[in-house]
This record gives sequence, structure tokens and C-alpha cells, in this order.
Amino acid sequence: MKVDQIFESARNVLKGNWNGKFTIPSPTLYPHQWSWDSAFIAIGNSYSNTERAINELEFLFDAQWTNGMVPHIVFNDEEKTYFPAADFYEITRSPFAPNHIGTSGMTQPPMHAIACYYIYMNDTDSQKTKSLQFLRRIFPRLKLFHKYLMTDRDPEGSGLVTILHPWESGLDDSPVWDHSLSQIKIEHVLKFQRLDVIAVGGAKNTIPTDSMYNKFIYMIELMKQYNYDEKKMYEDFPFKIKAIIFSSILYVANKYLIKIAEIIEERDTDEIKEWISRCEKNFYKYFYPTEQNSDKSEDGLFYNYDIVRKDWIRKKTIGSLVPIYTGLIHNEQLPSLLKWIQRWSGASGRCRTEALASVDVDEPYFKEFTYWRGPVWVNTNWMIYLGLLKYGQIDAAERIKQGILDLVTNQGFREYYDAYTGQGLGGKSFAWTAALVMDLIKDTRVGIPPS
Ligand code: 9WN
Repeated sequence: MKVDQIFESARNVLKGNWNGKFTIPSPTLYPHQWSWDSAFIAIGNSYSNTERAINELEFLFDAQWTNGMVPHIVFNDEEKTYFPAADFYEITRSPFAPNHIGTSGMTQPPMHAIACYYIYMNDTDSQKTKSLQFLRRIFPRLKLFHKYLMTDRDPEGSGLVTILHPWESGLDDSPVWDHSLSQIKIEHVLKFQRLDVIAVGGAKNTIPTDSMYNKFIYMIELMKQYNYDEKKMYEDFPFKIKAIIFSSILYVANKYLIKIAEIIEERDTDEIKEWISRCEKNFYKYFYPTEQNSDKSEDGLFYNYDIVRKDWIRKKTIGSLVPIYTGLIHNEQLPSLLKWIQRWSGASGRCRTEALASVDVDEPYFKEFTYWRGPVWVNTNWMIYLGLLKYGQIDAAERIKQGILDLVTNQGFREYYDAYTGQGLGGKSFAWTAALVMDLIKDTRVGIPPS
């Protein structure tokens, strides 16, 4: 298939998933609005429909909590095919929650400032009137969101974000969370029906296990018991993890927030610069175990940090590589990271795709077709692709891009792909896969993180 045909099919996925207010991630699995999906989707739409990209993000930010949190799901009341639904979250327990619309009570990675910059840059109107007005309206909201992440989610002042639920990471079922979840004892069993099993046609081995899923739901119950009061939760909540991908995205998003401030002539950027420098000071300290501060030797990889156990979570996942997206990687560390990148792609000999698996193929916890435990996801590959370009690693970046294009050509725009065979899995007509493929094809390089 030619690239312009792929681009057109991707555009049609976004069109087809638009419900008049926002774009659903997938008609077969996710009927509501998801926060980071919307940002990726807006990046895709920025190439073909500025107005829709703007509406998408404004609808999401209209549900922003007054403490700044952007909820990870904004619910469409008429849809009944997804569990847990709005009523399960009981968000009015929090004084910060909106009362005009149902949302979840947790957040997701802040891709939005990045998407807003794309919208402005790709606006073909010579005056850029609409996108400029949009940037002026959205800037304070983006800043409030980042401020919330840099305060309530970072009492340590590290510039890195603590997540309180695996769903906040965006990599829901990753093996990274296994140990922390195993420490949480379900004290009362909740009765509910999993609707995702029906949505994937009973293919249970591609989605989280029941015991994992029960924990996810039980943790929402726990959050409710705290009335979503994050200050209290921070004292003794059993799941607190400084998350690499989340923190990397925030760092990059803060850089774009400064770019947006320049465009709208907002001079006061000191606070944003301070968040950036905090992250620069602490990124290695929290995410990169060295022989000095650990009993295990260095392997050149980054690891999520468990605040409860005060230790690194040594699971080799895509999060170990995504820091290349920040541009914070020291040059001398690059060759070792490139080796890992190669080992996780087609070069390993086992995977038929050049795009990277979500878990190191040599680890016992690698599962080629199970949700975030091995399959290829386009969004994390896209981040690594942009990071590689930032470091001038054009060939390695091109291999990933080609790998993604092959996957969508052969299997369509799926939620994820079997790491060995490249078979399409999970949701069909998956919007962020389509949106990011549009960006890869246009190749504008707007997404290479600014220095
Ligand atoms: C829970 C919508 C979302 C993505 C996440 C992905 C998955 C939800 C689920 O789907 O999570 O938030 O039901 O498993 O892991 O990244 O935003 O596409």
C-alpha cells in the first residue's frame, strides 16, 4: 500500500471514531474519551482537521477538575459497554470534581501541550487565527494540569510524577506493577462483570488476568475510601510509583508549554522552567540505578521507582528505553541503549517486526500477545522514534517507522500487535495508532522534543 493510501485510511479511522464531541479510541472496545488517547488523536487531526483537533481537547479540558487534574476518562452517559462506568467512580466524593459530566477519578500522561503545539504548527490558515486563539484559551489549563502534577503528585519536589494506579501510567497491565499489586490484599470482593472479555471476543489471553483486573477495580474502591484526597492518599496509599514514561512525557510537555508561551507572548515562564530543571536534576537519581546506589550492577537501562518500597522495579520494559524521548540521555550512554533497542526489535531474530516489543523478549515475564506484557504498541514506539531522531540516529529511527507502517499495512490500525508474528490484537480501528501513523507519514518533525 502506498503511504498516501495509508494516510487516507488513517484519516478515515479518526473520522469514523468521531462521535460529535470527541473521538473514541476504538469502536470495538473503548466508547468514552480517554485523556492521552485524545492528545495523540489531536496530533493526527492537526494534519487534516484543525477544528476537530481543537474541539477534542477543549471537550476533555472542560472536564478538568478544579485542582488541575485532567481525568483519564470522560464518560459518554449513553454508552453502556464499558466497565467501570461513571457511577462506579462516585467522583462527587471529591470537592474538586466537575458536576456537569462523569469522569474517572485518576489521570493519565500529559501529552496535551505537545498536541496543542502540533495544532498550531500544522494549522494551514495563514493567520493561524483559530489555533492562536485556542492556544490562548488552553494555556492556563495546561499549566494548571502540570502544576497539579508537580505539586500533589510530587511532594518530593523531584520534577517526576507519582502514579497511584496502574491505569494512570497508560501501560495498564505492564509487569512493572506486579509486585506492588501483589502487596495489596483485597479485603472485600466486589461483584462485577468484565466487559472487555466480550469486546475481544473471549480472547482472554490477550487481556489482563482476572486477578489483575480485580486489583485494578479494588484500587478504585480504595481511592473512593480516601474521597480522592491525594494529600491523605500520599501518606499511606499502598501503590505509589514514580513513573518513567509519565515523567518523561511531562518533561517534554513542559518544553512545549514554553514554546506555546512564546507564541502567545506569555512572559511568565519561570515556574515552568523550574519544573524542567527539577526533572533534569533528578531524572537519573530516581530512574537510573548505579552500582553506587544499588547492590545490583548497571545494565544501562532505566527503571521505574517504587516510593513505597524505596527501590527500583527492575522489570525490563519499554519504559526502560523511552527516556531517549526526553533528550536527557548522556551521549556516552547512547551506544548501550541502541543495543537494547536493536535487541527488542526484528534484529533479535525472534520478532518479525522492526517495531519494538513492550517487554524485553528474553525475560520470563515477556508474553508476546498479552496486554502491555510484550506486544508492540505504536505510541511508545513513536516516542522512541522521535528520541532517536533527536540523537541523529536516523537509521534506527527509520527501521521503527518502517516496522510500524508494515504492521498497519498488513493488519490494519489495531490497538497492539503480537511481538513475534505482528498479528493485530485488541481494539480494532484504534485511533492513536492511526493518528501517529499520520504523523510518521507527514514527517514534519514537529514532535522532536525541543532542547
Ligand atoms: C483503562 C484507551 C485506554 C488507553 C490505555 C490502555 C487502555 C484502559 C483499559 O485503554 O486502558 O484506562 O480499559 O484497559 O492501556 O493506555 O488509554 O485506549
